[in-house]
Amino acid sequence: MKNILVIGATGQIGSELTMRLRSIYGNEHVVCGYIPSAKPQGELRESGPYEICDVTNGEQIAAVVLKYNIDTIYNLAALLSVVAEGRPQLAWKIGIDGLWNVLEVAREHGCAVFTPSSIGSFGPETPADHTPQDTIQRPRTIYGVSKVTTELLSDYYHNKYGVDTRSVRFPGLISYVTPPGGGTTDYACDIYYSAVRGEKFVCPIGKGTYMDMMYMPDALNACVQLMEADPARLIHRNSFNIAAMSFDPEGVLAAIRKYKPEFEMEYQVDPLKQANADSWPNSIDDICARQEWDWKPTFDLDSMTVDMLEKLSQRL
Ligand code: AKB
Repeated sequence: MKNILVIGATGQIGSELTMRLRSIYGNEHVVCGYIPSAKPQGELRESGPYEICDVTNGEQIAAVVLKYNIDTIYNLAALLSVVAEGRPQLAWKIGIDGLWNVLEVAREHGCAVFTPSSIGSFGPETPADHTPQDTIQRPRTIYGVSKVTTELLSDYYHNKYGVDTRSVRFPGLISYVTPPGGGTTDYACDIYYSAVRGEKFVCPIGKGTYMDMMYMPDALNACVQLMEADPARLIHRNSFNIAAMSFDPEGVLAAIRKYKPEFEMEYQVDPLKQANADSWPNSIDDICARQEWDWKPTFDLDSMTVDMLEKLSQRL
């Protein structure tokens, strides 16, 4: 039986991943690691153990690993792209100094480590369509720089010390549970909230700007499936391209209007978000993930839209 620590467990991915892992491995085997400003609430708090575990504090991570005999760490602590650009040093401290703490604890205590990368690890010189697994990664944002460093440092710990590090490059993630905070792709989640509330949506990303997106249940499947994958099949480790759908604002608007024909949207482009989006791929190629660990998404734009509208209507 695995004993798992999720660092950043109260964030957009962590809040759902912790519950998914508890349903697979047992509530007592999955520790919700949080920082005091983002305490776990509701079933996240009630269903299993929770501990303060700040990624910038290596001793705190080691103490939790020892207390619960942890063998797998999901390291989800990070600032998203827009927030990171406003606070580059903090983004580095959390993303890279924090990762270094996690990797050192993992090396000393024999833990496997999952740390997400992103489509933000690519840059303007990267081929924008069907972006290959192994290609140019020269991002111009601090978020991208820290994600490329995450990939390299994770591979370094695997090659040098044998730490079982694995990672995926997440697209924009869409969920009805915990909203994202401060990302470039947030619009693709926010638009559903406006549609369900019956409000006009003001879109910060321009018409014709395509980016990869994924529904959260598929993102959670990817995390679990990759960490369960047979290591003998893995040619790559940090980090795998994974894809599910690619759309621009008009595409998601049209998908929502099939079910809410009265829904309206206007554009007020945010220059920082647009610059990020323009430097990221239009659509990435995930053939290596499909071949090496049988990755396959289950939701496309239409099936995600049906589910998002239904679940959000129940929640709001
Ligand atoms: C962001 O927009 O910052 C994230 C990402 C794609 O990494 N959602």
